[in-house]
Amino acid sequence: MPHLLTSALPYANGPLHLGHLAGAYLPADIYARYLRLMGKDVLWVCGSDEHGAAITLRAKKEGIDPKQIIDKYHELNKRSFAALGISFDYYHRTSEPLHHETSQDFFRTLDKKGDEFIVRSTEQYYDPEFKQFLADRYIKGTCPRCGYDQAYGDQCENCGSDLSPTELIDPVSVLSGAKPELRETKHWYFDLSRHEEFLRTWIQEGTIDGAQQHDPRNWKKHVIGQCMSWLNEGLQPRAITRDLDWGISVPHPEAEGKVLYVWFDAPIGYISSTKQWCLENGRDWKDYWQNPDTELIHFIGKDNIVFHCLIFPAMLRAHGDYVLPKNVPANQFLNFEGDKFSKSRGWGIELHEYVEQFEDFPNGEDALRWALIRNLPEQQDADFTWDGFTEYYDKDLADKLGNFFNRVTVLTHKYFDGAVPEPEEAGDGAQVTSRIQEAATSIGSHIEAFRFKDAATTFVELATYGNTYLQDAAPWTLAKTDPEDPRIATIIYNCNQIAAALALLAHPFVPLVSAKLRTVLQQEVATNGDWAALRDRLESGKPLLEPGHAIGKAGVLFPKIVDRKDDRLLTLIQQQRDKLTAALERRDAEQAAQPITPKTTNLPEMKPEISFDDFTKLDLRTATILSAEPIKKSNKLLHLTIDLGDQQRSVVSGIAKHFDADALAGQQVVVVTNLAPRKMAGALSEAMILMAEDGEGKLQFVAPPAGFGNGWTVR
Ligand code: B3M
Ligand code: ZN
Repeated sequence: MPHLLTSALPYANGPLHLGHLAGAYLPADIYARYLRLMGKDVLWVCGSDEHGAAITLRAKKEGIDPKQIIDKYHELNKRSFAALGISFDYYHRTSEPLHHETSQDFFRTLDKKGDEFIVRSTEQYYDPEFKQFLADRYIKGTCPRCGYDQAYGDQCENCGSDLSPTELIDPVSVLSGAKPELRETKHWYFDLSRHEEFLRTWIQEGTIDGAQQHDPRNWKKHVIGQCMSWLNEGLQPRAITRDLDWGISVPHPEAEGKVLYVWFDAPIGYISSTKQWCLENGRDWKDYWQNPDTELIHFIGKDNIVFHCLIFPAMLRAHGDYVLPKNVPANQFLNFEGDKFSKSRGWGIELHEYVEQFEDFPNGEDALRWALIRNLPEQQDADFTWDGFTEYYDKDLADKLGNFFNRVTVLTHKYFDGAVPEPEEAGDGAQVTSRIQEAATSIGSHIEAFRFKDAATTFVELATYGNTYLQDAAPWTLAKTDPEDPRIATIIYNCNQIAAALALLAHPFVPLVSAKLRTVLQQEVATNGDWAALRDRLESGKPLLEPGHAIGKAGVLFPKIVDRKDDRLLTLIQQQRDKLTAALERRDAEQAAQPITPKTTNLPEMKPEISFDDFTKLDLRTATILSAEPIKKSNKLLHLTIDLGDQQRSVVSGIAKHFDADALAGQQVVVVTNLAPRKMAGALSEAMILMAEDGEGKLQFVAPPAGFGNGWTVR
């Protein structure tokens, strides 16, 4: 059964930071390395996403060719990944002719089907000065949902809403800064609505045409939640062509001068990356993409969920020949020292920066991998801190792993000249073996279920077990009374078995550390099939290290960061901290320079105290507005239907003067669900929507972050 893994193709318009690594690459690397050790047929593809408005805009601003940008960042990102042990099988580029052909073929196939595409002429914004239509990031304005005044034509980065340029209030061209005019143009739309029912069943039940394809209980809740909230809003046809001069030409006689929308071609990049690898390795790409046995897994960050769980699967389905993903274990976001990564504010550290600065630091790559793995944003956002980085390294790698190896190798040399001794027959070998077996199985099943943090914890627990076993067995005490005591050999034998297991099981997480440990044990670097072989040996009672096998000396493999009084590493970490302090100072200075906004003086008086029990009686939940209609008899009230995850409810809300009913579908809200239902203006209200009111009586929704599911509690 082939395992086909993909990681989101990074835009080649800038460097990547630690948050990217923790989102779509490091988890996939653990998964890929583990499967390879299990002897599976694994192909992990990725590459640069080289189209899209962000690249051309930057090129226009800097007066250079987009090619200069993509060449630079393609190389930089590829190198940084390699330096951090990210073991893609192929890192392709969407500017390659093979990718252009593959995407155009895909378009042609869907076009030929007749009913997958809709061709529409509409009025779109145009910048007469730059002679260009303004799609996506070429146009800015005020978000109709949240009022943020820097929203883009495709998305509001403040509230996460998906937008189209004509929805923006007061739009301006990003190129000229002028107000754009409307002009007619023709575009191809992929009719997603035709696939809505299929997608709903596939996401909710995991079935395709009645056959079970996956178990939805194995998908992350936040992934399903985001998909359902899109599905409940109803899927609309999406434009998949653009009037731009950078991208893949639309292969249609009536589409002169148009290119494919970047999100149409980018996921097809997974297919072209596979094709290129297969060309170079004598394999057939169809054995991966068009084989019903293939386990396709997309590794992504949460901002890419709809593309990988709804739009791309619908494209694959429409095409007809392709397999669909078995899982999309999207991660949440990683923050950095309590705040979002921000290049402009100098907040965070980029991968190439880390690699360059920390290159002399022994185990630098793995120190970073380890700190990220221990704190992955798997179910919720996480925060990277330098303190955490130091602590994970010192406590896990130095204190537990390094220390165990040091003690075991020292004792093996002291009592047995560095060769694994023969254990007694009736010793406690069986117990130790079953403890190792348990760890290997449990780490494996955590990895298979995309619980990489749990897998890493279980790994550390095995090292702790090794230390405790050695400490309790205390062979040095036995040696004092009787140097010939056979239990000494048993203990040292067992410890060597634990060490051998640790050295191999470390590989998916910290491959260089694993290689180092295996060198100490005089074993080759871990390779394909080794985990499966380890499992087989344990099962059949064979040792992992045979008696008589000579091992080396570990010494201090991972000197603790906190103990290194004069180490460059401490200086580097301090420099990084200073950089953050400087960024904070800059921000404070900028804020101080802003005119002070007058404080609202007449805030309403606070209500009298209530008990905690009174508060907990409220049932507060997240929900999404599905539809909104004015109520004829009233100019204040709107009649809404909301989605509470497991049910829909009717709500009457006094917000008609503040919001346009047509703009409310999709708005996420927080509601009180357990107020007694009541009738207002003839309609039933079964919940109350929470609103925030400013000094002038203006209302805003109190909303959970974008992508949050429905029916979740607010406390
Ligand atoms: N380049 C967006 C991103 O980096 C996009 C991913 C494409 S995956 C097919 O978030
Ligand atoms: Zn917004």
